[in-house]
Amino acid sequence: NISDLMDDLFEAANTKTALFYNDVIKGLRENPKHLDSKYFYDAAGDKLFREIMNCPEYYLTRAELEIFSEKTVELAAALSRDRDSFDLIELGAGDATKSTYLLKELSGQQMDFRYIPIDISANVIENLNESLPKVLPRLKLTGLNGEYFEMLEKATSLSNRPKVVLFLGSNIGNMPVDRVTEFCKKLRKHLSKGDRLLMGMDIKKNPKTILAAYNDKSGITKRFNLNLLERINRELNSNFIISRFDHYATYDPESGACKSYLISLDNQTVQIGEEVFHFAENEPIFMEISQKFSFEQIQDLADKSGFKFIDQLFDSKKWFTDVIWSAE
Ligand code: AVI
Repeated sequence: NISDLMDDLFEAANTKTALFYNDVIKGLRENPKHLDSKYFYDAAGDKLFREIMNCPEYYLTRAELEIFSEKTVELAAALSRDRDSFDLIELGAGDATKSTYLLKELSGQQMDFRYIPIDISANVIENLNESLPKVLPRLKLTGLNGEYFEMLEKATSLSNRPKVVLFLGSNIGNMPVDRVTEFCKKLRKHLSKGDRLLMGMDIKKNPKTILAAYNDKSGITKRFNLNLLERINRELNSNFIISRFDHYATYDPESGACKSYLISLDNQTVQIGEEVFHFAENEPIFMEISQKFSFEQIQDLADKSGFKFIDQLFDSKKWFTDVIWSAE
């Protein structure tokens, strides 16, 4: 009944808020202070990220879109080689703009496949359930809303067909470096030998090009980072004064780590719930890593996590790559 349903909804929302609160408190108690970039994406953050993707300096989305729109036939061939049916699972599908090129190509070739987009946002899955049948009325579609690995387990149990997993957008770059291998190993464990992974990765390039992408002139990336403080104010009963923090991005061309920080502009105290935090003048809060990869790093990652290289595609500038691996 309705009241049980409401209780469940409130409980789910409360648990979510409690997890968010715990992560924020834990991160700000540490030295150096940090926040988790997965919390960037509330409704306001989603909107700002869409604006980032349209920034002239933010080349990543355009580069990968170029691969999907111009090299669709090659992509489809590499994924479907030696098989006549499979399930196509996408981690963090978003609005599936890029993957729709692939879906159209595979459908046009009469390939027998099911598309299984996974996303943490229920909204995203609802939108896909509505929009995709309009462009591809015969597409077999099962949208799954939830955490990557929980949903991946569900997705892989749907059929015995071979799997192809898409993980686009250099989302892998937002994981702490020491967890990237662990993540790929875990992914491998959820797959069977011969299953394929198509992963978008941002490549090391001119450091100025990279830094500009995370420090756009119009200040959208700055607002994107500051939005997390606003979100904490909105959801966790806190009193950050947003104008007292500034965005600072760095890129280390040796390691390929692009990092962003919020810098406290003066000595200040912030209350979050019952907790009080002190920020010294010029103290950084580490917000996000966006790792850039060398070809050696990519190959090393495949080797360490149990995948074999099959193919890789590039945009015309060779700034971004989609690698295709096969589970060993
Ligand atoms: C989602 N992710 C791949 C973006 C990136 O490039 O690391 C997030 C982002 N952060 C600042 N600008 C974009």
